[in-house]
Amino acid sequence: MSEDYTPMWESLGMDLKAHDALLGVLEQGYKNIYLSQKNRPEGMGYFDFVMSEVHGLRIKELLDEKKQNRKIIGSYCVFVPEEIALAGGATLVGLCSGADFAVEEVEKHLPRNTCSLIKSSFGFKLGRVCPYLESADMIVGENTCDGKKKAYETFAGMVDNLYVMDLPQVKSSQGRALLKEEYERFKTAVEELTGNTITVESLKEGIKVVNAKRAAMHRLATLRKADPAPISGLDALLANQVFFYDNPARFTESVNKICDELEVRIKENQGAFPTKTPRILISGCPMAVPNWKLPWIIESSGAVIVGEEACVGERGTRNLTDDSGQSMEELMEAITDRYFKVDCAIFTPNQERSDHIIEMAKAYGANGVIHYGLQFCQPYIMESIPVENTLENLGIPCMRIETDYGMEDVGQLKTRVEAFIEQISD
Ligand code: BJ8
Repeated sequence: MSEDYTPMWESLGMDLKAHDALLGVLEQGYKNIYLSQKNRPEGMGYFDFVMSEVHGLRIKELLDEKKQNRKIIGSYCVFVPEEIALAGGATLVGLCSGADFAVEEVEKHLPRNTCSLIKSSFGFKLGRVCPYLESADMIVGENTCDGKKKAYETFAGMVDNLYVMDLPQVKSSQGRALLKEEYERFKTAVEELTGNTITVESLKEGIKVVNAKRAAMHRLATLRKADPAPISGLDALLANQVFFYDNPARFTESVNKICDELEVRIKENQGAFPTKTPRILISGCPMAVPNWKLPWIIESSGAVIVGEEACVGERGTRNLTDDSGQSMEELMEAITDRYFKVDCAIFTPNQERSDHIIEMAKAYGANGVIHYGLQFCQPYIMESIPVENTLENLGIPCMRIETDYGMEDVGQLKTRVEAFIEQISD
């Protein structure tokens, strides 16, 4: 890190010792998994820098924004519209956590059979190790899966600024009406938090900024269709993860820069891995920083990941918002339309998700799909069986993996992944 941020972390009420331990693990993990990769695009240097400053410079920037009276909103789900936060003059940051922390303490509040993602968000709060969480003026929870929905009831007792957004579970006209109503309610909450009125102009601008960031990710995704793949799945995942933390305009510029570089690589037939390396599509639960376990296993076993059907990935960035509306009503309708297409497994039925996995597998030339389910995540694990059946019926090999954030199963997972890669290489 470029400077000593201890006083800043102290001012946020963080547990410095525990935080040091967490940063130590993060740094080491990053070095082993990321910096050891070969043939990385030069543009990844920006993301290496972002990661080295993830609890430093970026937090300082957020605190500087707060000094200028800008509010910070933390979110756990891609259903929380960043467009509305930006339009209200607030900054939205992702809070999803990808590492176990303070597990014993967490299990005093949550049943042991809760998914790692929810446990991790509690651990980061109870351990006081997440500067994003501690900087947030508003924390948005959402009624998605049962685990999150019930966990927020307890979480409300741990933070004093939790706002809970209701979400539909069915893609019906009533479901859409509920989503629209909730986005209107969120818009009012943002206005109350910031003291700013959201106007047609500010909302259009918010949409423009977020669309540009998503368009850059689409560009990156499209380039990954090439063989040899110009960028590793690990690096592309990192870009998808940083999407949730970084300053949006700077992020967009950095991703576009990498894309320029990848276009040259493709022309020169250069790749992160050799031509004909078996190609894998990952599908399932989101992978938040520093959850790199499965991608690392896959790419250190002789395959390359060419796409992520996940919220930290294409499910989250897939669609743009129509910004042609001229009134607040039209723009709010367009935002509702955009988010109503997100095919999270909390929806029933959810045929769109299987369709999208098939579409992605074909578009990215995947030789197989690995379905990633976090242990105890009912929605995705339940859906993984019909997904596997559908894919296998179409001749697309699929392997279902259930795991958590622990490292105990690495050996066993590696054996299974290697066997799968061998199967799809035939
Ligand atoms: S839109 S995927 S970000 S809810 S892994 S907590 S589902 S038990 S994260 Fe998600 Fe929004 Fe959906 Fe996306 Fe529950 Fe499963 Fe845990 Fe999960």
